[in-house]
Amino acid sequence: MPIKKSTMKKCALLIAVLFFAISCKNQVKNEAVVYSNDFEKNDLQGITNGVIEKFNSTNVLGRYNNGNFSLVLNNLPKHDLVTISFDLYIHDSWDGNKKEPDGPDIWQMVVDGNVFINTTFSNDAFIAGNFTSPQSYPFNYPNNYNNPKTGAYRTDLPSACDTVGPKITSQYKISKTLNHKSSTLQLQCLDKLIQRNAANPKCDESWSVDNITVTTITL
Ligand SMILES: [Ca+2]
Ligand SMILES: [Ca+2]
Repeated sequence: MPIKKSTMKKCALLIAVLFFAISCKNQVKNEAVVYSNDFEKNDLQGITNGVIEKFNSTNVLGRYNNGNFSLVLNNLPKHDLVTISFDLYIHDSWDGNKKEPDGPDIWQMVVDGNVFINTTFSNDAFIAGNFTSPQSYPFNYPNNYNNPKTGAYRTDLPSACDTVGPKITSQYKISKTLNHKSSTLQLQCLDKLIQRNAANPKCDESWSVDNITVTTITL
């Protein structure tokens, strides 16, 4: 039996509606910046273990060595996803995946108790063919071997601590979008730095963050 023209039209319309509905499903309906802090006003509200230092002419949250901070946000608007962005400064002589007594130099980002980044950074000079101090970033530790400073936004910033040796700071732009619906959010950043041979550990290697932005997204 031949299919009626009107039935075909209805089918075509139904397919079009379904296609539209599916394609719209993951489109962003609304975005709201719920937290933004450049630390220039020394604002540590909601932050546990917050310390502020001047680095490279700007206020940063840190520096930390075998330390952590925690930011808690409450009363978030209804949302489906959250984007957390910040600058991460890796100061001085991080050793990446190296073993004891130099490393591994692990850094983590944890949201609501779940580890989203578990990586290492290396500020060693990269010499072609000399793969002595790889880092895990932009992947997780272990089992990832990238050249020192892979994925860095800048690698030419000054040392945070004036000590002997070729010390630098590298800067990374961290941005993670996560499934998140709760009205509260806890962001933790922490390190497990190892520098057994350093007289002043915080001067040997440390980290800080700046320009934290948290954006909720409704689909
Ligand atoms: Ca700042
Ligand atoms: Ca180290």
